[in-house]
Amino acid sequence: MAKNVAEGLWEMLVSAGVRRCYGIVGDALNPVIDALRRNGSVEFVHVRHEEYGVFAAVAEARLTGNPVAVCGTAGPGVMHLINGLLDARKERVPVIAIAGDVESSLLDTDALEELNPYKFFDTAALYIGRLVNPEQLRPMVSTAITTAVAERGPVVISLPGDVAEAAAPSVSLRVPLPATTPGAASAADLAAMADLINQAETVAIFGGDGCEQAQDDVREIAARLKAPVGYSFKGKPWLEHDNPNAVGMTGLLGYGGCHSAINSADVLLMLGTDFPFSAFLPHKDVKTIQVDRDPGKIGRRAPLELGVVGDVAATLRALAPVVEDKHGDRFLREHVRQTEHARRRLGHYVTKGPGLKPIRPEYVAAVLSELADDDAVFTVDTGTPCIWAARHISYGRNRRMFGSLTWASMASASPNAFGAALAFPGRQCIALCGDGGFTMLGLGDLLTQVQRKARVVNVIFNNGMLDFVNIEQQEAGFVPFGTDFVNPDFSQVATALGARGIRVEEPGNVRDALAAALAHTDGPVVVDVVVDPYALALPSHVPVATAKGFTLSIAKQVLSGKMDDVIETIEHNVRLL
Ligand SMILES: Cc1ncc(C[n+]2csc(CCOP(=O)(O)OP(=O)(O)O)c2C)c(N)n1
Ligand SMILES: [Mg+2]
Repeated sequence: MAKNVAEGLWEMLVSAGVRRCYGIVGDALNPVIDALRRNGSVEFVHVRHEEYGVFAAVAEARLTGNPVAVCGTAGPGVMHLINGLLDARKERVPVIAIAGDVESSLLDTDALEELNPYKFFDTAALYIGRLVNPEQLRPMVSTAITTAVAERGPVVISLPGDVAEAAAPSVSLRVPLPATTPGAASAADLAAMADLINQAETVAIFGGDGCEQAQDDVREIAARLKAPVGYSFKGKPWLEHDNPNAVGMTGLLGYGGCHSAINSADVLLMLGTDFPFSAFLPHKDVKTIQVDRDPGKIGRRAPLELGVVGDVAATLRALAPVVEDKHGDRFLREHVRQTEHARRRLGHYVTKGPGLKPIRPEYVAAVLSELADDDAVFTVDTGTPCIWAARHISYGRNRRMFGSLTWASMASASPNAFGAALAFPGRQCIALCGDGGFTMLGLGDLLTQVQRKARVVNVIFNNGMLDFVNIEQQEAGFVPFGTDFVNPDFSQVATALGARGIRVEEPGNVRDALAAALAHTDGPVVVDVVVDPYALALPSHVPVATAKGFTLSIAKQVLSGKMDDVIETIEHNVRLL
């Protein structure tokens, strides 16, 4: 019997390496899911919220490098995919969304649940196809898959149920994927880079996610140039460990000598980074060279002396023979010294952690870092968990870190860790969750983690508020407003949902609780840690406007009768102010 379009679709997706599809079934998708079931090569992961499924898929796709499918059915179900697809776009990962569409005879009639996929997915997807004729199957789905993989981003295949059931044309449905590894920079660019570097007295490096395959190359060139190496949060897992030239991060999460190094070197080498906070990058005096495989990223965050398109590792290898070693290391030593000093300062609340109540979030992150396996996967929520994970967790060569770091959506950590746990069943997958984030999306699909016996350690930084926004409001000079809420005991909720639940209120119990959670291999754990809501996280470099805003906010709070809160904030952070 001839295969139908849905069967052909899965055949193509499987030939491109898709092995998992997250989503919720229904109407238009029923023939698609039936074909998936009969295909047998793709695991369907039934989630409780489509957005959760997409966040899981984004993490899986990024951590494994393979394309991952998600699905939602017509209209509202499809609509729930959007936030995760935008995240996939920003994180540049291949997620292929199969969006159930209304019957083809009803298209463009404002039918029940009808949603125009071209309009709706326009901001998220690199490619949107509406499969309304079986003859489109091979060319359209092939375009979608190839775009997702080669251009690294989300695509959408919108599919009415009646077309999914129609007979597929009998043509080859294999999708041969093109190689996508870009090469080194051009000879002219390499020569220009070498010239600038050789003429400079001091060079600093600032690296991002694009350094993943270039970890040794960056270390080698930094050692030869006596260059301090700073990094974005995405670059930290690749560049900090085993690196005597590491000088920390800049930006709102910043610490160490990074900010000063990259803003005072003669030449700054930006490697594979699209660090979005331009205000922390040099805008004059420093000659900046940016290397990125994606031409669209060149020059958009800081003014450049030279923009170079190329893979970071290949470019550094080609550059190595033409750059001269530098001998003076005063610049490097000064910034390493600043970094050591910053680490000691940041270590204060870690060292004192066992005796400080309410529990300091810094201490929780540091203990997690100490106890987790060498190949643990950490996922982080947008909110203060990002700050603690950036400053207090070490990522050795085999650990991974992932989060919605460019789209910056809340609530991604728990689903990200779930996707990681399915992709790497033997590894510890640790989600650093905000209480706002976990209650936004994590709670309902804790049921999915339970059902799958996924080894996820959900650590909730229970501060009873949207703390990051609270800090933000104060930094901007506002009186904090609309940021607090009331939480249940999450350990009891978790237990009721079938997970292991652990509540921690005493600092002395943090270590044992986290050790027990990390040792739990039979399904998910929720560790509800009641942390200090007044823990402040000031960056290493505080822009003048922030300092002014903060002072203004404190003044306004005093005037509006919130003196107790002000005293708490100051008392709890004397070491940082
Ligand atoms: C979906 C979404 N809504 C709102 C925001 C704005 N936002 C950024 S961080 C944050 C607070 C997060 O609170 P929580 O998860 O409790 O973490 P905390 O900062 O308190 O540790 C908010 C509201 C966002 N980034 N994403
Ligand atoms: Mg919170």
